[in-house]
Amino acid sequence: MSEIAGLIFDVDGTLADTERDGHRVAFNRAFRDAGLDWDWSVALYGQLLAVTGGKERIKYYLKKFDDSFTPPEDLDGFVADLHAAKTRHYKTMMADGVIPLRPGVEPLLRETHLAGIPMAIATTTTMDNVTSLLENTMGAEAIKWFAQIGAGDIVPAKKPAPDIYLWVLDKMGLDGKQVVAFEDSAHGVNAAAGAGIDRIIVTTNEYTVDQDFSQATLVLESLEPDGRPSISLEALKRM
Ligand code: XBP
Ligand code: MG
Repeated sequence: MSEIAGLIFDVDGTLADTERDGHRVAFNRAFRDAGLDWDWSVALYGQLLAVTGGKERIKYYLKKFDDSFTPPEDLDGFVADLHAAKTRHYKTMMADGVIPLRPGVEPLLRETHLAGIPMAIATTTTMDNVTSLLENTMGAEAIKWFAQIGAGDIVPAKKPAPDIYLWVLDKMGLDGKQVVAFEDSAHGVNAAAGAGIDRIIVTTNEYTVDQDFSQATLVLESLEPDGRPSISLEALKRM
């Protein structure tokens, strides 16, 4: 096993439980603003998570769940506008402190930063959303703790494609065998594994708990169940 030379974190579902009470609610607010009567319930949103990326998810919804809607000729423009409105709502919610980091996340990030081990982010969501989550939970400085942030449309193919992990690894100058990835979903695990990462830690959430994590090294309910860390940085280094 190579020595750990970096940690790569997914954001949605991993750093924070952003899907049900963050992204979903922001989507619904954007729909309402646009005069659409779409309402993504908690259960429907679970099905929509089959597709990563907000713009891609809206198109998937139209294709699979709402064939009564006649989309405008410029579908991409329509979806991009809706998605931009959704991002504005999401950022407002983050500024209001609606979503905290998951238990154990901040202590691990802080300890890794202090230990001088490079950290990076590999996410499907936008850079705007990553920044607002980190700033509003850990303060403006925290974004600088990450050597690289791979986010949103920076790669054309989103998770479960490995592209975002390959992009981040390339920028870090590291090989998949030198890092540990943190994920919450099967799509994320498949993306990391596809990029050659063989040490993958999953923290599940209500949407992902029953997914197939056979490619993961460790599957945890949380980094800090019962208020105590389930894995230390020292243990990570020995993984
Ligand atoms: C997260 C996502 C994102 C968010 C919405 O996947 O799928 O699409 O739901 O973000 P992962 P945007 O955690 O695997 O990166 O609307 O900003 O695209
Ligand atoms: Mg995720």
